Amino acid sequence: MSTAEPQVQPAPHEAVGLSVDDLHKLYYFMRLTRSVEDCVRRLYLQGRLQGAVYSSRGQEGTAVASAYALREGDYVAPLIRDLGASFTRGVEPRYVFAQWLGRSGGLSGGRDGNLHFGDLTHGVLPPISMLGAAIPLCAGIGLAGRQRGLKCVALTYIGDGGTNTGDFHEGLNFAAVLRLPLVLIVEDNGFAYSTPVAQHVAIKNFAQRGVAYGIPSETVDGNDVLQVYAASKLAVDRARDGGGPTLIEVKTFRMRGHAEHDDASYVPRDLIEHWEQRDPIELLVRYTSDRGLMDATTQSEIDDGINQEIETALEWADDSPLPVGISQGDGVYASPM
Ligand SMILES: Cc1ncc(C[n+]2csc(CCOP(=O)(O)OP(=O)(O)O)c2C)c(N)n1
Repeated sequence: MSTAEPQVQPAPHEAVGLSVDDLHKLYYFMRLTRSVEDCVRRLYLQGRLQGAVYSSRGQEGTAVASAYALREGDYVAPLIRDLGASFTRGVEPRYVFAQWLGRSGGLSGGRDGNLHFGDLTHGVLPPISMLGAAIPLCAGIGLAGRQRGLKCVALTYIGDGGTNTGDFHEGLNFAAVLRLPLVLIVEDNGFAYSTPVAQHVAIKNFAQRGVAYGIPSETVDGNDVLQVYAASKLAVDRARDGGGPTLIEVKTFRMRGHAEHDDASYVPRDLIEHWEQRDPIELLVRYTSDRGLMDATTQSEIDDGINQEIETALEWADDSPLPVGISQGDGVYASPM
C-alpha cells in the first residue's frame, strides 16, 4: 500500500505565483484606475478639463496585471488605455489629477496636454501620440540597458489599430533580430476608433504578427488578470534572461467611446452586453469571493481607502497653482552641461 500523501493541486493564482495579498493589490490598482477615470470624466463633464478624456474602462486588467509583472529598474510605456500601468508602477493619483487640470503640480508641470505624462523615477515613460512609436523606443531602452549591463526589461502597449503602423513592424523586427528585452502587449479591444477589427486587418489573432517576426507570441483573455499576469511574467522573465522579446495579445473590449466626446453609437449593443458580463474587476471579485480570498469587509475597506485617496488627491491637485508663463520652455531642451 502506498503511503504517499495525496497531491494538493495549487489554486490557479498560486499556480501563476500570486499570493492572496497580490490578488488584493491587483483589485486595488484596477479599482483605483476605474475610480480615478470616473472622477476625471465628471471633471470633463463639468468643463474643468482641457482636451479629450480617454478611458480604459473594461481594460484595466490588461494594464495592471502586465505592469505588475515588472520590477524596479524596469520600464513601462503606457498608451491611452493604460493608466493602470502607471499606478501599478507607483505614480500617485494626485499628480495625475494635477496633470489633467493643467496645474504646475502635474508631471509635465502643466506644460503639456493631459495625456503626455510619465515619471522616470518609477520607470514610466510618457505616452507618445504617434501610435507605434513607443515600440522602437522601448526596443532602444532594452538595447541601452543591455549595453550598460543592466538586466532591465521594457514593456509597452499597442492597440489593434496601432499594429498597422510602420513603427510597430520596424520596432518589433528590430527587437526580434537583436533579441532585445521587450514585452509588447497588443490590446485587441474590438475597435480602432469607429473601425471594427475585421475591417482593418485580415487576421483573427494579432499573435500571428509576432510569429511573423520569429518571436514567442500568445493570445490570452485580457479581462482575466491571472492569465495576463502569467503570460507577462513569463515574457518578462524570459526577456531578462536574454531570451528576447515576446508579443502578448490580450482580447478585451473598449467599454466607452474612443474618448468621452464619442458616444460609441456604432458599437452593437449585444457586444457591449456580452463584455459587461466579463468585466475584469467583477471577474476578480468573483474569483476571490468564491474561494474566500476577499470578503465583503476587506473589499469595502479597499474601496473606502480609494475614495479617501481620490478626495485627498483631487484637493491637492486643485490647490496646485497654474504654471507661470515663463516656465513654458523648461524641459524642452536639455540643460547646458
Ligand atoms: C500613427 C498614428 N495614426 C493615427 C493616429 C490617430 N489615432 C489616435 S487613437 C486612434 C485609434 C487607435 O486605435 P487602436 O490602436 O485600436 O487603440 P484603441 O484606441 O482602440 O485603444 C487613431 C487612429 C495616431 N495617434 N497615430
